[in-house]
Amino acid sequence: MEENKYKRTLITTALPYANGPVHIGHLAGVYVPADIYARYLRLRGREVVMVGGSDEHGVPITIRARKEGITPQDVVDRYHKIIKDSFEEFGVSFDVYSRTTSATHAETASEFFRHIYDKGGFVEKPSMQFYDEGAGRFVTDRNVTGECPVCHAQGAYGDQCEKCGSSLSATDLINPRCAETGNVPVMRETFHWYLPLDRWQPELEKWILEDHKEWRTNVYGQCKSWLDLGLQPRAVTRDLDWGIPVPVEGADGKVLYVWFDAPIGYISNTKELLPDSWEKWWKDPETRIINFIGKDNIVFHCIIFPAMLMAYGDGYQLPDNVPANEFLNLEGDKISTSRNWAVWLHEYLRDFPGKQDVLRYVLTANAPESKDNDFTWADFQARNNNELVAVLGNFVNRAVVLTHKYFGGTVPAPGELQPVDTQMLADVRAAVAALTDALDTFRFREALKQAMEIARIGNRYLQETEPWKVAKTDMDRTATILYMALQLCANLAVACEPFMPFMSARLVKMLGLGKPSWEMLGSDTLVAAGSAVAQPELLFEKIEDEAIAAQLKRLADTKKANEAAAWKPAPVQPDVDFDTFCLSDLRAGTVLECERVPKADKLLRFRIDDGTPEGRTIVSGIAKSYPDPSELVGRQVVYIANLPARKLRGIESQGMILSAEDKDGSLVLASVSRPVAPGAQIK
Ligand code: B3M
Ligand code: ZN
Repeated sequence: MEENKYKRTLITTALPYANGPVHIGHLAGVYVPADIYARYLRLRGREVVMVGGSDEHGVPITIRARKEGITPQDVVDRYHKIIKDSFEEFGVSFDVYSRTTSATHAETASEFFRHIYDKGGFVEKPSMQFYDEGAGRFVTDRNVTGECPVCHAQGAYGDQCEKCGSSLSATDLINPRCAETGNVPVMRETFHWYLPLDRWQPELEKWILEDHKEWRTNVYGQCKSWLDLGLQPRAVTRDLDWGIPVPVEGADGKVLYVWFDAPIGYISNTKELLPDSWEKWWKDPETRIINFIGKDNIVFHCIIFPAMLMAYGDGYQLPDNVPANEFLNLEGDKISTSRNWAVWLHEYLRDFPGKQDVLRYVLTANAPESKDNDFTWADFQARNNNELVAVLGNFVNRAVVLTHKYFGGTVPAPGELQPVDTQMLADVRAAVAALTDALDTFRFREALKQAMEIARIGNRYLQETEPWKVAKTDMDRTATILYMALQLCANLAVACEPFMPFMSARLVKMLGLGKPSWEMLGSDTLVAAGSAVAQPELLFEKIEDEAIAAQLKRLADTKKANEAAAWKPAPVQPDVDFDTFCLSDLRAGTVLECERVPKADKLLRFRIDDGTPEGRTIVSGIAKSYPDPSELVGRQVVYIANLPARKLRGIESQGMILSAEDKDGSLVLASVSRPVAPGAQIK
């Protein structure tokens, strides 16, 4: 907020785990807002550095490696590249994007721990933990699997059951096993170093609750409730073989907890970028640090990492703001990597090549800034077609096309301005002021709305001034109108740069505008009279229904596959005694005829050879599973022969044909394993 008292801004973005690609939730929650802010400050000529990188430690990475039979390093190498490429393709303008397996990071994190250790900033405490005697090592909760004590699913993790979502302790599991070796774990004493957050409680309380009342309410509120509960010491080491070794004698087999090393990654990455001047970005009080994160990372950035920085001392600065976002859902359901319920960035680009700005636009217009929000493909299409195409693209296109039509593509010289022109300029300046204020206070949805307002002002202006009519009688006035419209296009190119950098670059080129800067906004002398405007090209194109239908189908298929994967057999019915069961007369018969029942989309009418001259008719509700009933003729089916006849759609049904209900709800006819005489009894 009071950014003017600062000389420079360091923007950090949460380090995504390198155990999967990135999806729209990542982009919406962290990287697009951070990028908007970084681009905005650069346009203002501020000194800015934006750092990012992959988080390459942590247990989930080791689990993925084990599942695929590769090393954790292989896993992170693969995903680091995919993630880095996606960010680049979406124009996320990192000054550095590195990784926590880099040598610089290992050295920095290790030194960070050792420095606090030497100052007596940790406490060492014993604890009990599962141990794999066969493998000779401790196993983390995540690496123990067994039966969930809540829903009794097999294969629940020691920290959480993925079937029912219960959070667990490994000791809660029924029949626990070490995931890697299958051994039965035993309890053994270990010890860890803890960061005593309680020691920093008074400082944290003052820093957050008193000095940062301007933070978003969700961030401030979460911090307050943690502080109100009273902070506890947190373990910052783990018994694990994937991570940064604890740099203390006698700590063999221990590594830094991933949440201890990851935020230090912000420092290591700055060091990698600026080996000689990184310190001023971290230790100079004139540097303003902003952490962009998702809401699940608030406590780590607002309480634990600041406590680490305080414990280290040596002038490290705390963040000035932590604009955390809530979550983005997808078509009403939580985005989930394991359930493949996501729009992956690399897949989006395959399906919508060149449309990076459309996604950036939709994710910002819908950003989950103050509450969880929903991404839907219908909204994506509507915003593209009704806003980007119909408002922004349409305005620019009209201004450029008319300039070519009446002035051969040369910016005409303006005459005297009329009230409608000065009013338009005043409106643009008001939108720019609101836009700037929204950006300064991290309200990016509102900011985008104000940038789009400039295009709306442009459309209204052309509607009111009607240059296509004026051109019939007054070319001087037409010149002024189109000159002003082109200035408005130039304003749009600058105002939209943080949000839609690809579109902005094309527009800058089309108008022959110089390097954009925020100071240009509100000016009516950005494109010079006499300069050339390039041939009009469409900035956005309509997205057709088929493209949206294809995305919805992919999601529907995912949902089906997930349901099938979660399928369990129905519970067994209460006992029935043998004599009662024997009362049902089950038989095999041959299908003579089979056809759909008119106006009943579920029903098929069967004629069955049941060994009697008259045969029998049975109506069965399996039409959806057998779209071509004629294929059933000649097949043998199993039916109940002694049910009382009943009428279905006017047809008398004499019995019931048996079928099994499969995982996906489809019905599959029961049959006999080789042909039998029609009417043969099943016993
Ligand atoms: N990798 C968690 C996450 O992706 C974690 C962030 C680290 S930021 C220092 O949600
Ligand atoms: Zn469970």
